[in-house]
Amino acid sequence: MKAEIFSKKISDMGIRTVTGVPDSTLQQFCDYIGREEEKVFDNHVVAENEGAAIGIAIGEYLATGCPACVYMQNSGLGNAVNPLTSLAHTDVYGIPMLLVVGWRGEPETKDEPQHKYMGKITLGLLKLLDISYAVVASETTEGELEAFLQEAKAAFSENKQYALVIKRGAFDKEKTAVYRNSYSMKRERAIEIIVDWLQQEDIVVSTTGKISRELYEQCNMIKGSHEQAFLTVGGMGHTNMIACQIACRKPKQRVICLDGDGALLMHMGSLAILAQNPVDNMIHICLNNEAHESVGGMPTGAPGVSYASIAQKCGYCKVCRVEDETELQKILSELRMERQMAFLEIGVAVGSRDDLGRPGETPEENKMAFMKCLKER
Ligand SMILES: Cc1ncc(C[n+]2csc(CCOP(=O)(O)OP(=O)(O)O)c2C)c(N)n1
Repeated sequence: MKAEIFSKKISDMGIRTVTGVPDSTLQQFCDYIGREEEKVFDNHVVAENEGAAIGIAIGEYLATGCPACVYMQNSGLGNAVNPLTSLAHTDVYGIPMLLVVGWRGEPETKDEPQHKYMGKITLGLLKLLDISYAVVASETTEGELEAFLQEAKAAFSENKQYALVIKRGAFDKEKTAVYRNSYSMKRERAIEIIVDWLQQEDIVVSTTGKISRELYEQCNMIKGSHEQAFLTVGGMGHTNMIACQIACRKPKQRVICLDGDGALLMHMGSLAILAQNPVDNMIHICLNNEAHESVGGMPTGAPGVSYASIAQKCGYCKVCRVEDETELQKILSELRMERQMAFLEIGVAVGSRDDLGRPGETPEENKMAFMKCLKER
């Protein structure tokens, strides 16, 4: 199905606002609405997390009487469950909306371990949430989509939500959009410099997506192993809290947290908690490409935000920001001497290598190797 047709059919239902967090399964749809949002919808907001997107949909309905469309990867259902059950469900306010959910980890398909369980329970979870749904695949016809949207309308008339669960490959492959920002240093180069600078006893905890994949490869290439790295393969936005607690329990080790701007934005409250409960052996690094690069490069909803300024205002002891290799190398050697919690924002370009690998071990194996490495220190 063409993303254009899909979007227009949704807009033809009277939906004027679309909001969500991008996903690679939905890339053609996200690219299309990013490009044509004014033509098809009145309002498009890339939300910081999926729960926030449900909030926008609730506000839209209260203000206009029209349901909104909320798009997300199925992992985002986790963030959406609270406002769906405690506000939008008919036991509370009964707020109709259309969910467009990218189905990662669909049973019997090959996908990453972090998607396996959520993939298995996605349809059951929707049932449990009392949300009727239809599955959209590459073979779904326009007529079938129209029939699904009729079902959605029927659900809306009862003040209920309705979900379209989108299988991988459901949207026709079109030329994907090319996203850019004003930075030139590649994210992978910044990670290479950081890994090169790491000492043997340092710990590094990295965020969801390609940052972890690049870290894994660079550690293997430069250090010969990745045992000092914990890859937060799922749980987007929670890496800094994991890093902080490891730093708290391992006060003699320096812990480097590699965050992404999308992930940091997703649960930005962490910045305040971290700053107000500082651990002096942690360096919190935000690789800011102003985008959700790992799922297609779409800009975040707040590309102009200065995370360094926010960290400073929250109370981080030392805050710095760099955009090029020389500055990065200089600041890293300064930070080696620091004994207070630091925040470093690095402006990096959007993009990654096509042949970027994935961890060869299971998450369980990596957990065991990481814990063994921590224990020995
Ligand atoms: C709760 C949740 N929502 C959405 C996703 C899909 N997802 C994986 S990585 C990613 C983008 C991460 O962006 P950022 O932290 O800026 O890192 P970048 O990929 O740009 O380096 C998204 C949206 C997810 N894994 N979990």
